Amino acid sequence: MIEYWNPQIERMPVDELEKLQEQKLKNLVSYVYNHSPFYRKRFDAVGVKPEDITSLKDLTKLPFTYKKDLRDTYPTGMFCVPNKQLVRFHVSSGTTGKPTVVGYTMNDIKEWSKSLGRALTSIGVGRDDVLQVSYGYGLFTGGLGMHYGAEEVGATVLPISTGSTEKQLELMQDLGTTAIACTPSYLLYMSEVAKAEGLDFAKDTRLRVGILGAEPWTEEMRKRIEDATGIKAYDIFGTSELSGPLFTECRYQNGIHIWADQFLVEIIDPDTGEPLVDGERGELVITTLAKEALPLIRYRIGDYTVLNREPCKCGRTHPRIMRVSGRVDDMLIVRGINVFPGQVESVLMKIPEVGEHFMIIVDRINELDVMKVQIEMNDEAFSDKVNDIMALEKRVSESLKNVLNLSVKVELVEHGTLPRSMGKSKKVIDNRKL
Ligand code: DLL
Repeated sequence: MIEYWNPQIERMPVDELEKLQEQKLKNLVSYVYNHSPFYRKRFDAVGVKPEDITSLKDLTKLPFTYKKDLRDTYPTGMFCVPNKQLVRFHVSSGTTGKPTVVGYTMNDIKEWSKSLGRALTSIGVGRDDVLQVSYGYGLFTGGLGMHYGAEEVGATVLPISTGSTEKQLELMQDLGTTAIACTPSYLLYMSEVAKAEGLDFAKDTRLRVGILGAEPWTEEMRKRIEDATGIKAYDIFGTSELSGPLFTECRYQNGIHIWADQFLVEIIDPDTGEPLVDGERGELVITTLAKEALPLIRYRIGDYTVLNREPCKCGRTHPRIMRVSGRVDDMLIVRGINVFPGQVESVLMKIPEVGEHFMIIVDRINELDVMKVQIEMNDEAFSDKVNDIMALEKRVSESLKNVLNLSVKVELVEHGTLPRSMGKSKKVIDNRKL
């Protein structure tokens, strides 16, 4: 098994990496200024010229870009190449307004695959593996992104996409799947179906690795998944605007390596836009250093995370972002208290009797915010005795109150009643916004 996909780049001394970034940043700024009327206008508005950017320190002179910019210039107004140089579009639907369109040159696809090639190698996935790609294929970047990444390292791809869960399980056994890429919610659902069919992942399949992401999940959920399936569950991060799935943790499962020769990371205070020091939680901002069709300058990703530049045990010198704990706009404010769905998940998954599925429901009743959490009981712990149920509800509610500092009504619902998801799951219903 090989250790690094590109050892020279992945272990490059930090000062050399920074020199490389500096050179790429300077090239990028003049490239976008000369190829995209959008960026030229943006830079002119704040009086920045490409020659003003001479070192990495000058990055903060550049204006931010936002998802809204992509929508406002729909479909291709921010692109830096003519359409004939494009080889692919991906489209992210979004919940409101126009979708965002991302275009790729052939080189963009190659850089994307390279990034995933390094990531897959870092978790020990390569030529000996059968990778079942159970992210959606099509306009979503998960399926095709993983597909090209897996081919890059010579794995055998099973391009099954989402859905047909029984068939997923059948082919997993028949074709000897060793690694699966899907959302953590989908793997949970698959393991539930497997259990109902009497299938034991550890005994009846060769599955050993999960490449799970596209939605927030917690360390506690990782533990549940690893215990239930016997696999190693790795976190994978990316967004369609940056290309799609791009970065994973390495074997040490302690932060996601962001390839510094391709991307420049900052963490900022989402309210003031000021950069934060390493180790502080804030909003992730990324500048793409190697994209041609749709380069992004200081793009506000909208996710909360922490930057870690400490050397990693794996020998890779590229910085890590720690587990993405949710989106800036996913934060619920309930009676003035900030609540992240991930905090609720962490609390629930520490209580053995609570199953993996839950739903947060927020209402406004008589001008007062009321938060309710619906949970299912774990199969093993299942009880239909009213006393047991009430005691569990009380215990969960107390645990939530300890962490959130908020009274939460807990309601135990019947097994199988909460929605299961094959893609990104929805864990919050905020009736106040309806
Ligand atoms: O979800 C790309 C992707 C596909 C990533 C497959 C990983 C695996 P979008 O649909 O544009 O792209 O959604 C991007 O999803 O800004 C985060 O809010 C969230 N997200 C993605 N991965 C993670 C993760 C793809 N590992 C948005 N942890 C991002 C937490 C994640 N949130």
